[in-house]
Amino acid sequence: MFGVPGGGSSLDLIDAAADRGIEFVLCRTETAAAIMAAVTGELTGVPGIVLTGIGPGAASVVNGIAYASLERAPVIVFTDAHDEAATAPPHQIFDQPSLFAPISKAQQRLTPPDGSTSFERLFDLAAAEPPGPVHINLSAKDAGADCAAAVSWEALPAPEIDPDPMQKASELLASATRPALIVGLQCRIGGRAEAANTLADAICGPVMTTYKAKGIVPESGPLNVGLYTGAMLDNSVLREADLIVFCGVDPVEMIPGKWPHSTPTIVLSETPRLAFPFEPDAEIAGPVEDSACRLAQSPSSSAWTPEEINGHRARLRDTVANNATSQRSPDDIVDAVAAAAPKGARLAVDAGAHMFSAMARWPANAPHDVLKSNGLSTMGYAVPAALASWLQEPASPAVAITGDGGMMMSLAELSTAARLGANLTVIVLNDAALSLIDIKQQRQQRPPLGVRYPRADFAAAARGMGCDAWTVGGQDPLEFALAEAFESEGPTLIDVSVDPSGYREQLIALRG
Ligand SMILES: Cc1ncc(C[n+]2csc(CCOP(=O)(O)OP(=O)(O)O)c2C)c(N)n1
Ligand SMILES: [Mg+2]
Repeated sequence: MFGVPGGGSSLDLIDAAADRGIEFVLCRTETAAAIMAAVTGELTGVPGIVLTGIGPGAASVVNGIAYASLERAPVIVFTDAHDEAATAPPHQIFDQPSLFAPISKAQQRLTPPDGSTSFERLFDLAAAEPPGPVHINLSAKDAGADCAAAVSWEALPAPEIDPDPMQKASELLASATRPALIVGLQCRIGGRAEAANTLADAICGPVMTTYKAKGIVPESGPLNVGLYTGAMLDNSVLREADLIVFCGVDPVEMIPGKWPHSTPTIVLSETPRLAFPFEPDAEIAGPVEDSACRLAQSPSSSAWTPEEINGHRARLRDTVANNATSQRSPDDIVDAVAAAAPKGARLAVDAGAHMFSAMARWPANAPHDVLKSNGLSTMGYAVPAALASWLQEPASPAVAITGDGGMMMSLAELSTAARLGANLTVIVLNDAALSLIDIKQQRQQRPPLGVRYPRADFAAAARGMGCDAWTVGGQDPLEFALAEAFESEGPTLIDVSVDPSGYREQLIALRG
């Protein structure tokens, strides 16, 4: 349970949680608390809980709930609410349900006497496919009132796989000679990851994973050729395919654009009729673990050679290489961090130009090896996500790679990391600019307005909040700071100068 309490029901909830042995993690901003709850939900499949106060607390959590909505993360957000009878004066009061309506799967004001039963139902709903946030308004008066014990609620059984589209999908696979597979976020949990790998082996063609599915099909294995975001570069692989199979992909993972292929497609998805930019030739809705295993048993013959698949992998990697001209490139930094990081470290990556190098170069061989905001692509994500990862799995050191802009949005959580004694290493790729926006502005031949600012001293800020920290200039060696940071078991930060001059070409190579 994460949050910043208000003076109302959140205090009752914190006490009730303490009675049950549920830890309340005090955060410094509501949005970071929601990201931490959401990442906890993504890692465990069990909804994370976030608490906020009324009015400003509720308004401040919105970006984190938007994250949970667009990244399909199970979360319960409790907002303090006024007593329904007391609407005047309207101090701190606005229509909170309307604020959360577009980004919530369900909403309810919990009231006695059946609040416990409603809560059980809402809790299951947050975790049901597609997972997402549920908003609960709760007044202090209702939180403190007596409530009947929950009447147990039976979850609906999983839907059966429809035999007709499965037959169609098997025929499509049987007649394909160059099938390609894309694995998405639904495959991160339970046996779905294993099923996706079984299907990959059966298809025996190039496999790409979405950002959130990075590592599900091992990148050190023979089939994974790289990442799929729907960019021009990824489509160059699909252009050579005669069948494209989407396994557990949510279309929120694809960058918007016209679908450039006329190749037949199969969609395996937990839920039907997701908003893909094409009409699938066969859609199998239902448990992906079953559908992927069943499709894997269909006869198939792949004409892809290992050389072709290896060739795609090398081409994708080389094409997105960042060739910065003067100082240290983001590729150099990511490679150095990956080489120095302890075994079993988990990476969280922020949004910005630095993410291209981080996502392309950090090796991942298991689900959740890398955490990334993709559906929302929010800045200020990497630090709270890494912190949530460490809280969930303290034996895995957490690493956050962020730009300076994203660091500014999550700086306050360094004090949470220090208070918790988190084994967290934050690497700030500092170019004193919102580079992703800067390069887009340059491409539109606009003057550099509103995207650059004086360099901040993040090491000093981190020290001020109780972290050990180092500053590494563009010509200084990075290895010493990395060795010391990773040796420490507490929170550390390295503010490293990065040369942004290669970002523009890198983005053009990726997206055109
Ligand atoms: C909360 C939020 N605000 C704004 C954006 C739009 N945006 C995407 S990347 C970016 C710049 C990021 O700058 P920085 O963190 O320094 O990373 P860099 O691009 O310089 O590597 C902005 C403003 C966003 N994705 N999320
Ligand atoms: Mg920057």
